[in-house]
This record gives sequence, structure tokens and C-alpha cells, in this order.
Amino acid sequence: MTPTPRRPRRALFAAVAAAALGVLGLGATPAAAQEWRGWNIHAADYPNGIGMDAFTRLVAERTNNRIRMRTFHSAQLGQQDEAIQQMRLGTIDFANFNLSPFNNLAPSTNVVTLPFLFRNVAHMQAAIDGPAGEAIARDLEGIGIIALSWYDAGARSIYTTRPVRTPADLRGMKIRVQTSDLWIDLMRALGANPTPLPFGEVFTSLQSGVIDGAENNWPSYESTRHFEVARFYSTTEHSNVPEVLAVSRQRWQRLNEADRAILRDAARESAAIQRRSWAERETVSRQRVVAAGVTVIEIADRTPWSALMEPVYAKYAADARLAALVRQIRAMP
Ligand code: BDP
Repeated sequence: MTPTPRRPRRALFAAVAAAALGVLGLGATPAAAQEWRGWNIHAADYPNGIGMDAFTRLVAERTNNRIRMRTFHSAQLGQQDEAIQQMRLGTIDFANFNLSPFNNLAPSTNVVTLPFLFRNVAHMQAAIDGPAGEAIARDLEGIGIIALSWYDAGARSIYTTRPVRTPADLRGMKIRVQTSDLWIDLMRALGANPTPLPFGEVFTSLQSGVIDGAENNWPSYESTRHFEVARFYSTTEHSNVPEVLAVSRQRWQRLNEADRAILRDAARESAAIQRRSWAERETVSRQRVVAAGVTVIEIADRTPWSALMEPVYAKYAADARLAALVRQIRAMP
């Protein structure tokens, strides 16, 4: 049967209009037409991409494809700060973010960014799966972002173009940080010259000498190839800030309770997958950079570093609510 020419055109117009309204967050897109756009800063084969792909697969299976999600890996939808704005506006539907870029927007994220707060990964996980996660989820909801689960991001350490063994070696060096006041103050307290830059600009900035170093975990140091230009990795392990898998509140508000439960479960399962993959990738990444000739400077005693962090705690954990959260985290077994 040949359709009349009018019908498809009208259907096409309706679909385009529905999509446009959906993008603008103005109208309810029919459930059958849901196609969610996801943001990921990392490549698809990074543990976070593996976690996100598990999330979207589980949601598609459990909703019989009513909710189809597509993750745009490798920052195809923009850099981190733009992506956060787009999530808040509802033009990006879901994403995985490190919690540091929320420091200036959601106060409790400062707590889990604080230097030398967590004793180890298990301590960090207990905090983020417990009281810290609850506080952060509330703050994020207030800015239009619904936290569903928490991903690991290991310990962050400083890497540079010249060897750094003590805070004195860092003096005056330009070190890239994420866009966050806490990070700027933290680097300043260590004696460095903090330089906020988007993640995607770090490689060329190291190459051209705009910065002398940056700080990150093993997998990011390796996957971005920063190790090719910053050849010294000092294991300062100064922060264990975790990550969130989140959905835009605009989308969330249009879901019924049953679908919300499906998303929450899928997100939790994806976090378990991400965390397993993370633990493996940390080892592999370290081995890869060492094989590529990077000098690893083991910081055996971190006291000279943590001793300088007093002003950061005084400023970012001073507020009664946040100070109580810090105490609660420290008291965790
Ligand atoms: C990585 C995080 C990523 C951040 C990046 C950074 O996974 O979300 O954007 O660090 O330093 O470890 O910007």
C-alpha cells in the first residue's frame, strides 16, 4: 500500500516538533519516542564508559526499549562545565561527572574532595554509599541533577615536567586544576600556581609549556597520554574524590515510579561494574606508563603535604553541616 503523501509529512512534522519540544524541555515527548543523550568525558573503553554502557543496556532491556539511551563518549557533547549546564537545562539527559566541578555549585561535594580525608578506597566507598552520598544527592537535586549511583576515581596525584619530591619543589609551578575554588586553594596551599583548565586542554598546555603539571589518577594520566609530556608522577594521593552517574531533573520529573526504580537499579549495577573495571584499569595504567619510561616518585611520608591543608579545611569544612559530615566520615570504621 502506498501512503498518501500528506500523512508521512505530517508525521514527520509531529516528530520534529516533539523532538524540538523535548530538547527545549517544554513538552512531554511520547514515551515511545524517548531517546536520551548521555555525556561522557572519557573514551568508551575507559571504566566509566563501560559502566555507562552497562547502564544504558540494562535500562533498554528492562523497559523493552521504551527508554533508549545513547552515550556520546570522549566529550563529543562538550567539555565538563558546559555539560553540567546542559544537564541543568535538560539538553543532556544523563552523564557521569567527577564531583569536583560541582564544588562551587553544591557545597557538600567539597567534603568528598577534601585532601587526605579518606584512609583508603573502602573508606571513600563507605562514605559515598552512605552519609556523604545522601548529602550530595540532596545538593545536586537542588541544582537540577539527580544522582543515581557513585563511581570510583581512585586517588589523584601530581604529575609534572620536572621532578617533584616535596611541596618546596612545587613552589611557583603552574599546575592545572579542575574548575573549583577548593582546588585553586588546595594548590595554592601547596605553594603551586593553580591554573584551572578544561580536561581536554591539558595535553596541549603541557606540551606548549603553558602549565608545568597537572594532577589525576593513573587511568586518566595514561588514557589522555599526558604521561608523554609530563614524565614525573609523584604519588601524593592527595584526593580521592569520587564520581556520580546522574540524570537531568527535567527527565526524571517525567518518569513514573516504576521507571525510576528501573533506572536506580541499573545505575547501582553499573557502578559495581565500573568499580571492578576501575580496580583493574588502575593497575594496567600504572604498568603502561612505567613501561613507557615515566619516573614514579613514591611519596612515602605524606605528612609534609597534609600539614599544609589546614587552610583548605578551615575554609571548605567550616560550615556546621559540612563540619559534621567531615567528623562523621572520619569516625567511620
Ligand atoms: C578525571 C575524571 C574526569 C575529570 C578529569 C579532570 O574522571 O571526570 O574531568 O579527571 O581532571 O579523573 O578534569
